[in-house]
Formats: sequence, structure tokens, C-alpha cells
Amino acid sequence: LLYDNPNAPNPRRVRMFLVEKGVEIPTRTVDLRSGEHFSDDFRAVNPGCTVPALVLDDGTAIAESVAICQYLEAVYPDPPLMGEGAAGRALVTMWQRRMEHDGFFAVVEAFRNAAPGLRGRALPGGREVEQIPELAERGRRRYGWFLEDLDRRLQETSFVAGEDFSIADITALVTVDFARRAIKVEPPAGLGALDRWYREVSARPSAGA
Ligand SMILES: N[C@@H](CCC(=O)N[C@@H](CS)C(=O)NCC(=O)O)C(=O)O
Repeated sequence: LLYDNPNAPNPRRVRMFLVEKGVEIPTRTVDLRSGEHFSDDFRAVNPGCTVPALVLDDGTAIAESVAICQYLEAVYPDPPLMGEGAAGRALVTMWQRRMEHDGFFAVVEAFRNAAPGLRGRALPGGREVEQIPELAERGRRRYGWFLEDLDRRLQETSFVAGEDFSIADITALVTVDFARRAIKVEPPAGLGALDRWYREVSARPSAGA
């Protein structure tokens, strides 16, 4: 059972991964608006109070989007989305982490430190954390650098981690779409390689997930 939320970017990463694999699994929506993720029932699944979380038939609970994807990759190896061979797997991990650190986290930082609805909740999870406006500002700057770096990378390769679509593309696409929606930043028109890649990956059926 996958604990999911249709509007949140991290669960979208897992949903896209599942569509790429051609796998359907039962899901349950956790209502983040009403704070269902802070309920005792959900804390028993993931004490970190975040979605997504995957609970296996034997009760094992896996949180963290990439950990869930890693599990799914092992159970459903085709098509490979996390690289093949020693170097291939390492390179996908490298690019995935860059997309996450430099891109996704930058947008999260920009969004959570500025959104009026997230006052006192600048970090996900159950703790009271005040917003830092300078961090929101820095997040926006970092996101701009991320887009430039990504464009440079995509001038050399078809996809983020090389010539094959991978989890690195999923994280990058979710990042760009999240930025458009949450912090109202469009990818600059002048970044041609990024634009080519964004159209291509947005046209994949999984992008609708
Ligand atoms: N590192 C976690 C992050 C999960 C996360 O932050 N999820 C968000 C939704 S995208 C959440 O549950 N937020 C709850 C909150 O805002 O308190 C992952 O990769 O799955």
C-alpha cells in the first residue's frame, strides 16, 4: 500500500516511477491540508510524518521517495530506471542526487520559507520551524543556477544521466513542475537544451502521474 498525495511533489516521483515500470499498486491518499500526516495512525507508518510511504505485505514500512524507488527497481527490474552495471548505477545515483540537492531542495527551500500557509512549518515533519525569508531568496537563486547547470548538461546528453531515461529525469521534471506551480518560476526560454528535454519528458505518459 502506497501512502500518497495527489498534489505533493515527492509522491509524484514514486507515481511516475510506477507508470514507467508499468506497475499498479494500491494507494491511499493522506490529506496534508487537514494534517492527517500528523495523526497517530500515520505516525505509526512514518514517524517522520511525510509522504510517500510504502507498506509491504509483511508490514515493513519504507519512507523516502528514492528508497521506495530502489525497492521497486529491485522487484520490477524492467525497464531499468536506476542504471545498469557498476558505473551505470553510480552515475544515475550521482545525477539523481544532484537533481535533488541542487534543484528540488532549492525549490522546497524557496517555497517553504515564504508560503503564508507554511508559517511555523518551514521544514516538513512535525516540528515547529520558523520561516527564514533570506533562505527563500537563496533558494530562488540556487534554482536559477540549477537550471543553467541542467541546460549545460542536456547540451551533451539526451537525458539527465546519459542516453537513457532514469530516475534523475523524474526528479528533475518534478522539480521544474513544482517550481512552476509553487514559486511561479518558469524555465527561461533561452535555455534550449533544457526546453527540448522538458518537452520530451513532459510528453511521456508517466508525466501525467
Ligand atoms: N525526503 C522525503 C521528503 C518527503 C516530503 O517532504 N514529503 C512532503 C510532501 S512532498 C510532505 O509529506 N510534507 C508534509 C509536511 O509538509 O508537513 C522523500 O524523499 O520522500
